[in-house]
Amino acid sequence: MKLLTMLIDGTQRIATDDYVGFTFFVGCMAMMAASAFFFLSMNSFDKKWRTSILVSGLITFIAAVHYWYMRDYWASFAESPTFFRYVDWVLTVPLMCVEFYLILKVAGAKKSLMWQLIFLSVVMLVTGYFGEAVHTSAPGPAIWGFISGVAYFAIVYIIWFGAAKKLAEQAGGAVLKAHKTLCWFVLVGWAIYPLGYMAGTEGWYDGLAGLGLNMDVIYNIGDAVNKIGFGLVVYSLAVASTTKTSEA
Ligand SMILES: *C/C=C(C)/C=C/C=C(C)/C=C/C1=C(C)CCCC1(C)C
Repeated sequence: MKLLTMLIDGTQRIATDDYVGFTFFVGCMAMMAASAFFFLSMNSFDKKWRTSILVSGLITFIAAVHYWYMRDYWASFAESPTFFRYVDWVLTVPLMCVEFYLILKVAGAKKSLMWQLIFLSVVMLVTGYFGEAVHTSAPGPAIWGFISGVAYFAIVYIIWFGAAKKLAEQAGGAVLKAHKTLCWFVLVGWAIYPLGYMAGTEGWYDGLAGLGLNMDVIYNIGDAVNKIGFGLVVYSLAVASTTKTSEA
């Protein structure tokens, strides 16, 4: 059988070679499952960690809803759902910045640090949107992508070497360890996105297109790794700081 019929929505099919449709579908399920996991585990932790776990669940839940629409959009038009993609990111990436703030609060992190990270993440995403959806012919995407990249590296700098790093060191222990892992997610995991962007937009990097990479597949892999991975790091931190009392 060449076509796998999906009963969701009654009528849609996903062809066996439709990797994009497949990753939207699996991404949707993974985000839903992760949300249930984070929400249901929330109350087994010390009060001070509950907000962090709640935010982990909100990130995957918001993504699950957007994946539902993106999966549908792809199935209907076989086009990249750029609008839903960026609305999803502009809601979830700032929440990931909130996660940094929440875990560093024990060391006295200030709200201004959180707003700084949120501001940079919004600049990164809005400029990326301009390159992907507004100024779509070369050199538009490369120029907007560059500005987006500057904002991205500013975030990397703050968490790896700036104010956030100092707070993590003051906190020490499990918080420092979690902070370090999240820093790697931002440096390596988030770097997946500019690759997807280059695969899907026009520019000097068009030679990459020969590799047959698909922008949406790359973004979908990036989202699964980063949104669920980020949440699990925070989850592990909460476990590490709570087990003392609940271990049997
Ligand atoms: C859950 C969604 C996440 C973590 C999305 C992250 C997105 C990025 C880090 C996007 C970065 C981009 C650049 C650094 C340059 C090119 C344009 C973007 C927006 C793809």
